[in-house]
Amino acid sequence: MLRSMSADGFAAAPPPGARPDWTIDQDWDRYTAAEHEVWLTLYQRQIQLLPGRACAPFLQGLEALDLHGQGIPDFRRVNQELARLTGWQVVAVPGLVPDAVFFEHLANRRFPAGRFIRRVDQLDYLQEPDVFHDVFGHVPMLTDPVFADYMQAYGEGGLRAQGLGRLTNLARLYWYTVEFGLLQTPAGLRIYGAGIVSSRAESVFALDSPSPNRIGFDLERVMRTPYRIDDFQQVYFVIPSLEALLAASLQDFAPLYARLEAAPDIPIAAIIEGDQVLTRGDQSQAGGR
Ligand code: HBI
Ligand code: FE
Repeated sequence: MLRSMSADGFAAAPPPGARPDWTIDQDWDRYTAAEHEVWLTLYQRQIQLLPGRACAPFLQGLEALDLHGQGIPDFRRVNQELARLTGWQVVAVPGLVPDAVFFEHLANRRFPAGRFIRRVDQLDYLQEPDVFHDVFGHVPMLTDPVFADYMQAYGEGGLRAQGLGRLTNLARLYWYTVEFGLLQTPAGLRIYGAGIVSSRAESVFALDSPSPNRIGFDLERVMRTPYRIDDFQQVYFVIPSLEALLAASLQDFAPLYARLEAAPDIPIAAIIEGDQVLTRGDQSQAGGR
């Protein structure tokens, strides 16, 4: 899972060895066999699980980028295909970066990915985004032109939101779409959120468990809904299409932000008047992971 970051949680200067934009070299040749083995283990687990669970753009992206199990991907190789498909690049960073840096990268079609990979005793749970969460979880969706546009629009919106003091609301949008979003398809619900698709347990829980609420995506509703960072989600928001998500992000947020001034947050597990309820969860999973 991803800790939600606030800009004040960071020193302004990048760590030693990082460039002013917080990027570092991936140094792919320095990964050890043990580190590649961790990637392979995680990859093999997910690839058994995801057909029928991950959305088609994700599975097609995984295929197009040839991320299959050779070990930790070399960003130089991934970027050749990714640039050709949607103009996106993966750039290596030491870990979480300040919001402003993060948004600046997204606004320029650069996805910051952690260079490190989790230890074998952290396979199921990780506080910071490692290369598996970022490259396996996030990057395949960046091969989809509509989602690629959404992610860039999100970055541009983040830079504006910071100026307007609306960062919390925008981080919720990221959390409930990019990290934990579900997509409605004629074959049923499918996963597009990176936090789900890179997690073995949550790839099952998000679709099958009776515990969480599953509610139709609504931009204002999402922006009013806080989130927990270290449990399964208690609510998932479901988009009808990637095009609908992009369209929502391209509207003028000013009137929305004005309404949010007067609108209280909605308790995480609540269902409110106007919600398009797909699943009324029993919240039996509280505190699990
Ligand atoms: N930094 N490397 C990295 N990866 C993220 O996903 C990330 C970040 N910094 C900030 C951040 N995410 C959050 O603030 C987003 O929810 C906006
Ligand atoms: Fe993430």
